[in-house]
Amino acid sequence: MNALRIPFDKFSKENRVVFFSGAGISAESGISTFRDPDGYWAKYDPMKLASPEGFQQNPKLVLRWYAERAKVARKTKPNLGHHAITNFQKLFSRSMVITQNVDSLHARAGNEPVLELHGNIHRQKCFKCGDLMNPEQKIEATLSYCNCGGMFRPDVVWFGENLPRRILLEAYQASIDCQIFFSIGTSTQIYPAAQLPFEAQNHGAFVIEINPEPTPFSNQADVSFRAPAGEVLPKLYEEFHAALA
Ligand code: BV8
Ligand code: ZN
Repeated sequence: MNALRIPFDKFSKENRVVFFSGAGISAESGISTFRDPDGYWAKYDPMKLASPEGFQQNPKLVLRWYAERAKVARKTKPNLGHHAITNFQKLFSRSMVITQNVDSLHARAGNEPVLELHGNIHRQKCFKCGDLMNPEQKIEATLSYCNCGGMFRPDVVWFGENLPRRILLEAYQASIDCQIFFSIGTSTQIYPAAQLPFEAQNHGAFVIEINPEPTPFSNQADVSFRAPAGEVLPKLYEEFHAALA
């Protein structure tokens, strides 16, 4: 743990803090990542499954894939990494989570506010008019239709689709305003989300990366922990708490 390289004396509890996360923070809950050797994309072609074209070509296959992922996500629990962020948020009252994940694990751990850049796998919306499916209605792996006649699809952002504008603007603003930016469990390859750690650092934030593998951001991170989030975040919380509480 090279927490020694964190200048704790430069920080205070009043700092604005962003916890930016990718699929890696959910890995220790048992949810596959995308680009790890056993990840989702190793089995399926993302352009086939996570794109509007893919859905139009084979809606049943895409709905089955998302229903399977939603079932896994419902059965899993937040892990030590998510819970450490809940503790961090008691120390840093001006903090938020910005996630690329669609599994709701941050919210289920009590992290808040949580900005979901890529939507949420537990919601469906109409492919035609955008209306949300009634949340009471159980999401099945079969085709279902909106009153307008459009087909329901997962309420997630697919490749080639724009991110929700308000959420992306809020995420950018929080990233350039914060003093400490944690980049946790993301391969930092998917844009525009991957831009956020760079923007944060360009605007003076101290950026702490946590990832067992190097990423395109690792060389310029202020500190990069080459270890799992569930191991590092609880230890970092103890260090920050001892230094700032
Ligand atoms: C868009 C859907 C405008 C939901 C996903 C600029 C430059 C280059 C390309 C582009 C660009 N702008 C747009 C693009 C195209 C594209 C893109 O970025 N392509 C990539 C391949 C280069 N972006 C888009 O299409 C975006 N839309 O920009 O709209 C537009 C419109 C038209 C044309 C162009 C642009 C939309 C992007 C969102 C796509 N949707 N998912 C779902 O099904 O989940 S992407 C998918 O990747 C997930 O959302 C995922 O969250 C996201 C990012 O991946 P990661 O979260 O980082 O996960 P990954 O597996 O990659 O990495 C996991 C990491 O965890 C690893 O590093 C691993 O080492 C680490 N790890 C493992 N275990 C642990 C751990 N870390 C810590 N602890 C552990 N225990
Ligand atoms: Zn509709």
